[in-house]
Amino acid sequence: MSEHNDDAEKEKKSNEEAANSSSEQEEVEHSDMEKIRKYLAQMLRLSDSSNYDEQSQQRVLRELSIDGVVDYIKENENCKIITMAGAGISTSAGIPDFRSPSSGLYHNLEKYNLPHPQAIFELDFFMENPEPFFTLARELLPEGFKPTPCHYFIRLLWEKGLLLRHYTQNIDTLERMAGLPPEKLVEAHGTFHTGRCLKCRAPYTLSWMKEKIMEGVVPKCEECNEGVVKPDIVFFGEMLPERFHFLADRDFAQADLLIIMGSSLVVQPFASLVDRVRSNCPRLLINKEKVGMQDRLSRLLGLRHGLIFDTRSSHGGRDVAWLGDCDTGCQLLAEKLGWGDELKELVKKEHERLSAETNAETSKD
Ligand code: CNA
Repeated sequence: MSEHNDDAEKEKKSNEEAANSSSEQEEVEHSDMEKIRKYLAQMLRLSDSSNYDEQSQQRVLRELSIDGVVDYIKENENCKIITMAGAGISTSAGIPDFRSPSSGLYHNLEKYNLPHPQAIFELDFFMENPEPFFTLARELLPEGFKPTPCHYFIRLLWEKGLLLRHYTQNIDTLERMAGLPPEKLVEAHGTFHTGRCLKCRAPYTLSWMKEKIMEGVVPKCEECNEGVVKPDIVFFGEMLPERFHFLADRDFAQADLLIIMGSSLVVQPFASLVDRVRSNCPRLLINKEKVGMQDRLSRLLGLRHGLIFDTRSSHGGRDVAWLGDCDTGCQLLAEKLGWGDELKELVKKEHERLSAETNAETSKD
C-alpha cells in the first residue's frame, strides 16, 4: 500500500514537474512570440493591437449606416475628418486600378512579358529594364483626365473646414488638379508630379517627363547623360516619404472621423493606418467591396484589427461599409449633408474650366 502510495506520489510529482516545465516553456515561447510581434509592429510601423483598449469601445454612431455618419458630422461642428483613398476614386476618370477583375492593371500586363505583375513597380526590375514601366506610364499619365466627383467631395470637405488631411495612394495627381492644397495632401506612394535622375538625382518636372514618355522614349538625364529619370512615385522596395510617417503619427490620433474610399487596403503600411485612429473614431468605407478586415496572419501575430463590420463583435459599433461606386457614395453623402447641389455645381464648373484649358493648349500646339 505504502509502495503504491509512493509510486502515485512520484508519478504526481513527475507530472507536476512536466506540467511546470511545459508551462515555463510555453511562457518562454509566448514571450518570444510577443517580442517578435512587437518587433514586427515597430519595424513595419503597424498598429499594435495589444494596446487596443477594448473597454473604451462604445457606440458612437446612432445607427451603423451612412445616415448615422451624417448625423455624427452634423452634431460635431468641428469634426476633424481624415480621408484615405486608393485607385478606385480615379477609375471613373478613366484610369484603371490595380486589382479590379478584368479592368485592373494586373490583369492587363501580359503584353509586357513580366516575371510577375508587380515587377513593373519594383525598383530592381526597373533598373534593369525601365521600358515596360514607361510604356505603362503612357496609359497612366494624367493626360486629359479630370478629377471625379469623389475628388471634388474631398475638396468640399476642405472648403467646409472639416478636412484634417487627405491620404492618398494614388500617383495620378488628380487631388492636386481638383484644387486640394498641398498642405492638406499626403501622397503616400509619391507622385508623377516630379521626377529625379536615378544616378545624379537631378530634378525634373512632369511636363519634361511627359514629353519624353509620350514620344515613347525612356527619359534620360540631361545633366549626367547617364541616369534614367524616374517619376517620384514609390516603387516596391522604396521607403515611403518622410512626410507620410511624420503626419500620420500626428493626425490619426486626433481624427474624429475616417472615410476610406476606393482602396483594396492591401498595401502596407498604408492599409494599417485605419487602426491608428482612436478606438471611438467612426470609420466609413465607400467602396465596391468590403475590404480592410483583419487577415489571418495579422490575427495570428495579433498585429491589427482592421475594419470590423460585424456588430456582434466587442469592437463593433463604429464601422460602416457603404458598398457601391465612390462618386455615387460621395454625392449621396453630400446630399444628406445639404451640399448636393454645391457638389454638382463645383464638378460642372471645374470640368468646364479644365476643358477650356486643354482646348487652349491644343490650339497653341
Ligand atoms: P487596388 O488594389 O486596385 O484597389 C482598388 C479598390 O477600389 C478595389 O477594392 C475596387 O473594388 C475598388 N474600386 C474600383 N473602382 C471603384 C469605384 N468606381 N468605386 C468604388 N470602388 C471602386 O488599388 P489600391 O489603391 O488599393 O492599391 C494601392 C496601389 C494602387 C497604390 O500603390 C497606387 O499607387 C496604385 N495605383 C494607383 C493608380 C492611380 O494613381 N490612379 C492607378 C492604379 C494603381
